Amino acid sequence: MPMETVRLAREGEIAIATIDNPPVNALGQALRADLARAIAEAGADPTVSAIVLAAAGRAFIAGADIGEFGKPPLAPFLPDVLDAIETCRKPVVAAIQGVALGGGLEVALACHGRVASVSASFGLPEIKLGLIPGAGGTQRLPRLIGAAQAFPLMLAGEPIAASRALQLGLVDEVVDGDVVAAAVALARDLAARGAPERVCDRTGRLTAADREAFEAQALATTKGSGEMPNAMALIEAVRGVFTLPFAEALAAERALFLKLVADPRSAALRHVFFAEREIARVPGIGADVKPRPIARTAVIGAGTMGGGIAMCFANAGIPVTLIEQEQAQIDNGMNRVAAIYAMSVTRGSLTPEKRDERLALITPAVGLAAAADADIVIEAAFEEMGVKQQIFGALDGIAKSGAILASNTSYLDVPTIAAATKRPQDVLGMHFFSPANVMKLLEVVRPQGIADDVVVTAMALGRRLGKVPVVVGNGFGFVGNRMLEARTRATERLLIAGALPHEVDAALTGFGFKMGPCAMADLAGNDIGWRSRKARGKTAAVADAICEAGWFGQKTGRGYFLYPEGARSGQRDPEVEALIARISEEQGVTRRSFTTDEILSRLLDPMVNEGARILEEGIAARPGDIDVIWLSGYNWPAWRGGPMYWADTVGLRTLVARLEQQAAETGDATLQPAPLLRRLADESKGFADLKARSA
Ligand code: HSC
Repeated sequence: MPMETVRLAREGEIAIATIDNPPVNALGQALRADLARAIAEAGADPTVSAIVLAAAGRAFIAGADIGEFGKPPLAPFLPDVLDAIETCRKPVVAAIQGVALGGGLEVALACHGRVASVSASFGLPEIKLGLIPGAGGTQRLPRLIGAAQAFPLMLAGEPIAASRALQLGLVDEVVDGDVVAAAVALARDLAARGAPERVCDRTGRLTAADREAFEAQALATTKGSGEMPNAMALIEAVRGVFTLPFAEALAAERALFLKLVADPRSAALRHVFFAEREIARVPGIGADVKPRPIARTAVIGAGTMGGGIAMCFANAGIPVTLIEQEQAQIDNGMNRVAAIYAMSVTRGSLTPEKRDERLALITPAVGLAAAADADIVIEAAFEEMGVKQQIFGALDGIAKSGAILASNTSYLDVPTIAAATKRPQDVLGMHFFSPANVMKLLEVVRPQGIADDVVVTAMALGRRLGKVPVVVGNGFGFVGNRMLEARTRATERLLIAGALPHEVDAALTGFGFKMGPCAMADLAGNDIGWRSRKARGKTAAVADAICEAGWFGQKTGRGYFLYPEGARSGQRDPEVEALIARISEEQGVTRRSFTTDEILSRLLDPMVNEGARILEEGIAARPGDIDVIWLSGYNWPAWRGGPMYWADTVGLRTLVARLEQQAAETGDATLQPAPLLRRLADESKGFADLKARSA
């Protein structure tokens, strides 16, 4: 049978098996089978003295095929293929270019020698998928580099460069030139030396000192472990290096891996992995649409947002002109930016040289004329339509032809802003989140009629800035803030019905958020929502009363909670609790207590309902896009997969029933299940079944 994913060639007496399974040589069933066949064939060929395992494309091997997890396992299994490599009587040498990750690194570890190109990188990132290495990584890596070096690598899951891998003894050689030629030379050398040395037989690094150091790391990890069970499994697996014979330790590792693969938390993280990649595919825009070049940029408004956006450009090495109306304003803005960089230098996360480089990339300017040579202008002025229209009208006469004009609006209608120009096809929204230099999420607002290459440019630029850019449609609050508003309204309802701020927050932090809605409002400043409500003629009895008392949150020392002497975490405030009770009474509500589950349901179900409307209206293309938005912008716990994924795990029928009950209890029609939610529930489907729609 011809092999589809592995090519066998010869260089004299050396067989070269080249893996070719685009895009990243993931170890799916076909590749595992072809690899096993190639090793068996070359191993049995009397004219072959050694084998080089190479790979075509940008990766050596990116690991197991993540898409296969959760489905019935298909033979041959990776640990068995690796056993065949390790026990091959002829030396097998890995020629590693690009990434060797997860199962990919485990393949290399099963070989008898490893040669890497200078640009190669190595990692066991399974931990990020809620897993541990499952094909011998927890056993072979410690044997090669010591458990005390291997364990932190597996615990962090971050890749290391070839130079570091060489230092650790993970690879035998790093070459600048032809990695396959170097691997062939090493293979010849090993063949000449006789029976190959196997990593599984090495014990030299597993000293008493190594064990002691590993156990100290394990203890520290146990103390600081969060909600993921895989750190504990990793400790158990690695400990097997010292306590079990190799074969038994491998079996134990495999059993732990299989248990973790079946854990819903890993399934959620795998969903996130694919959703994060899917956002790059913008429905309706082909891969042939190329971004416009971006060399010079301008940001209008040097307030907190504008300054933060300018820092994003500077941090990415892109020159930016930061523009204000008056000298005093730009001086203030630049001072704020300099102060943030100074803080990073003090903390040790930035060198003074890097700070100077970054500051030099930000040119302060007064007046919009300074935006004339920018390829993209991002407006981050006051959130008021009149202000934005006036700026865009003026910019239209200043910005060069082909320049992209973006508004960092959080709520406003982008086409209305664009209408102030004669180039609406070049105007879009780029919604950064505060603090812009820290937060990963970027909503790229795509109004109808916008040029495709403008959207593609904004997405590419977002990635260059290190953001997670997600395309959203135009509509009040776009995706993230619109769903947040549903949760904010739910918080208000809960407080009036009988829950207290600390109970609401505890339910959400127990769910996995870092902060509850009350603490979050206190951090952001309660006056922000208050101002926005007033502008829209909306009210929220509790939130408004808190603001009327001047309790704007952390910055005033009190909000929903008390923050004595600048404390970062709040304490219960009897005055606020009394104020809430008074409002309940005024509204004729008999307060009652809520269980944690009830609070969660009342906070999260309305968000999912709003998410369903957002999907129906086409404001988000896919449920996964909404999930990524909530994960990267609003701290939704990754191991819960995002709100739409979570909804599927609850079951849409259950959600419909709960929302109907909430709507009946409160008389709030917005809580009636969205038609899409109802339809999916009626068809016994989940949001995941909608995926094909955007394909
Ligand atoms: C693992 O390996 C477990 C092992 O211990 C073995 C266990 C065996 C146990 C057996 C027990 C019986 N799978 O990111 P990109 C796709 S766990 C499937 O946009 P980049 C990706 O979806 C795995 N697909 O490119 C995308 O597809 P699309 C450990 C994978 O250049 C395309 O490739 N490994 C895939 O920015 C391009 O990806 C990891 O966690 C995979 N493993 O980055 C590594 N990897 O075009 C995960 C990628 O259709 N991967 N794809 O959207 C990465 O970190 C990055 O993708 C790369 C490339 C750095 C590889």
